[in-house]
Amino acid sequence: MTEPAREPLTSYRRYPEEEMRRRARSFYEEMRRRRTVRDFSAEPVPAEVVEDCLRTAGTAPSGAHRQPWRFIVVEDPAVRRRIREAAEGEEREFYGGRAPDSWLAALKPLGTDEHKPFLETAPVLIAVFAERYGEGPAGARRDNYYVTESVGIATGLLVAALHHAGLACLTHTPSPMKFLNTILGRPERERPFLLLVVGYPAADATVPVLERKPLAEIATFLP
Ligand code: IYR
Repeated sequence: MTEPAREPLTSYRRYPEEEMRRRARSFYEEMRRRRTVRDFSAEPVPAEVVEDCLRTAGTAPSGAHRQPWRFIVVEDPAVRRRIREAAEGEEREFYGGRAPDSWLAALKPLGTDEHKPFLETAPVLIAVFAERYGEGPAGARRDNYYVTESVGIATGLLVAALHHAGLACLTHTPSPMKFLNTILGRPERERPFLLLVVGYPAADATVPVLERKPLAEIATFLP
């Protein structure tokens, strides 16, 4: 049996400690300015910017390097309208009784409701799908591994890349979102993971006043 091919690690860069500190701090300062936006401008966004952000998402680590993410970029207003209608249908049921009161109470501070105009206003929707299994030789089923974790990491990188590039986004999860398979013609083996709404914030966009948990609440350093 031949050994799998390996190569020297040449892409890694080690920085002097002072520079590491600077970089860690400046990336945090950049990322802490990110806010989830729900009020979008209709202004189109440069296609190459979205493409490069998707390339960044595609650098995520994945189980057995199966790269089980699929990103469907939707700009067509007619398709976005169909997505909005289907999403609002689900949300009407969610807000109208399907969601337990405790969940609705948790959403109160965000001010969300069943109306999702941003699905038509924002210039770009990125439907993220998780490929549950791939196609092996002769159309045989080939398992993927840690699919949810992998696609979650890729989506996180995408959110960071969009913010870094100067675009705003909203992670939207109409539930259930099976309708995305139908509207976007995706096969059964792809599970809709999340709908990312992408664009520039509206000039008068507002966001809820939120606090982020301090480090001591999100991390524990064992002695
Ligand atoms: N999908 C619904 C409800 C919703 C749920 C959570 I958790 C949120 O953080 C925000 C909204 C909606 O989009 O309105």
